[in-house]
Amino acid sequence: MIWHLLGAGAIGQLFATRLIDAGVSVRILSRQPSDYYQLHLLEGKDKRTYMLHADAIDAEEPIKHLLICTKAPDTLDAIQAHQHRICSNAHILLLQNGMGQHEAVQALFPNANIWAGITTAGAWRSDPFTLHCVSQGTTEIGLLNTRSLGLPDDWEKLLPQPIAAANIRLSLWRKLAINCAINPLTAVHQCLNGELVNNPVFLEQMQAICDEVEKVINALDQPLFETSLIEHALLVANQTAKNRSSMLTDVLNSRPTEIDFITGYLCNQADQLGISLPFNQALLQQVKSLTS
Ligand code: KPL
Repeated sequence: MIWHLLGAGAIGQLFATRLIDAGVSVRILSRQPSDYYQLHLLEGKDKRTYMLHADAIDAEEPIKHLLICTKAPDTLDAIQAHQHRICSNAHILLLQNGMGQHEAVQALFPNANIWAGITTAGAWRSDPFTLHCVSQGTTEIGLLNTRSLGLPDDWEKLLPQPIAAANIRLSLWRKLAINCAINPLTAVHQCLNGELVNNPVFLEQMQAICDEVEKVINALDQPLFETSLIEHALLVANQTAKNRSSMLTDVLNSRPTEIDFITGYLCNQADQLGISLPFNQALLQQVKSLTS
């Protein structure tokens, strides 16, 4: 079996190495003409080297298993170049931040098996060929439109083994809610996650976001946590106090952010439910203006 990979950034490369360790073939779908490269993975005291093979640009072999680790806004563009090769009943696993892109991929491939995944694994690259894994984290995966438990083909062999999520939509919402509470504020205030907890003004704004997110969650009748969202968001902000959020990192690097797939998704859901979210709507526009 071959897993094709779209999005060979830090997380994409990390899962490529996990699949290779499990004896699975991985082919990278890249825009570069190179057909393989060496990747060094540094994890704890280990240093391992992997050969990552890329498909030729004109490859025609059908794609039956596709892992997508691009940033959410890049998903459809990235797929487009390879769309003709993707089997209608392919297994497509989206391991990304945000929500909304899964439905867009399902609409392109109505008969495909769409899997969604979220991970807390931490990895970064000191150069394109050197990957540092700082935490194995946990990875949850589930089929998007059914409640059947299971993992995509071969993923049960991965170490650490991903968790088969009974309700991956709930897990996606939990992650989205936390990202709504932390990411846009860190981008607007250009601050580390921990500063949101220590600055009373930022904290009040975080509370306002969480109150609005909870309005949507209540209307969807989908409780996320047993306690309030703000408690969980503060916990994550504290645990990642020294981190620069992914959204702030994108802003500082003048890259498009995932705001449309985080706060934007939340605001769309609210619109459909007839709920107004003035605070989140304003933040959505503010973050968009940072990178426009
Ligand atoms: O997931 C994150 C992100 O930066 O995207 C958080 C939880 C905010 C940690 O930085």
